[in-house]
Amino acid sequence: MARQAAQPVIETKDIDGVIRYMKSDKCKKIMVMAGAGISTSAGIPDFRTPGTGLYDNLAKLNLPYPQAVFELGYFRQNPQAFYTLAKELAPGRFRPTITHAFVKLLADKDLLEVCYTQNIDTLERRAGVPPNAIIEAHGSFATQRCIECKRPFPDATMAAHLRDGSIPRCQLDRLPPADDAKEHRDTAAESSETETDVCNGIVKPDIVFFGEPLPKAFFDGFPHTLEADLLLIMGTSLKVHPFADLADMGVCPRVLINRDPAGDIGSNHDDVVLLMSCDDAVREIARGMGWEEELDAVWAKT
Ligand code: CNA
Repeated sequence: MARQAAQPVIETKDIDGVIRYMKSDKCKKIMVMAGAGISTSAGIPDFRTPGTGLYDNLAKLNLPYPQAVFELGYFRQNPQAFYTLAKELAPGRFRPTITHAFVKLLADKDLLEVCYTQNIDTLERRAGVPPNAIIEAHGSFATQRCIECKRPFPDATMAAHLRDGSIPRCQLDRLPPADDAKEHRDTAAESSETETDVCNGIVKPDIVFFGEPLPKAFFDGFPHTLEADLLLIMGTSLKVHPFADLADMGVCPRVLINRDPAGDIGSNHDDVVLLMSCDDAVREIARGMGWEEELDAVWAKT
């Protein structure tokens, strides 16, 4: 969407300018776009940070290329690679960061329009951000289903598999195959049919793999982009689309808080780029807003 070159509403392109804008009566609704960088201080690696990012550390999985671990075709043939990684990433082992607590505080202050997240770690939920204000654009580990019959799989059994890195398989009765699916069944499936009456399909968390459609909630949330008075983009390289496109849909000032530059943020007259750690930035913003104690109190409860 074309932006009009008007007087920037964030008058200085620094953190003080952001604080002043947030204190003003122009800033009543804040939309957050979050990525893996808001969870790295919890101990969860991101994808692309050189050295520590997952893509640099997948060698042990013998992948043809790093992204394969999140591709459905590869998963069908080699689910162990994903489950080896999932053991490291699965929820339950990690505590929300102060940045997650900041998002919860925005909700407490009635300032949070919505939090769109690419993260699958469910730390926004764990921090207490209201569920109706979270859009998990790439799904999450919160639910899971069989990739063949699409029926849900029990949470407790899944949690056990995620803990030990083993592959969960659907234990429900085998469904009669749809006529058009009959032709496509592979030999392995046909031979196992004679041995078992259970579906035995591989179970996958409801996280969005490359090439899979995004959840309906992602698209339903588009009107939020026009409601927001401020877009806070935190901890993302903005390299994954269509998520990254959200940053171009609104008309409000955009603030990037990230260690590295991302997307085209900085190119609009009303953009602010803060190249720093998310946790340091939100603490500084909270201090400037007079919220620091509340922020620590929210974080302490997570
Ligand atoms: P990415 O491409 O790895 O980018 C992360 C960005 O965060 C980079 O630009 C880093 O510079 C920056 N960064 C890292 N740590 C910090 C920090 N402490 N403070 C400020 N900036 C920091 O990750 P994206 O989220 O952009 O990519 C989207 C993928 C990553 C989504 O599909 C996710 O599902 C996927 N992912 C999610 C998780 C998670 O759920 N925690 C972890 C790893 C990957």
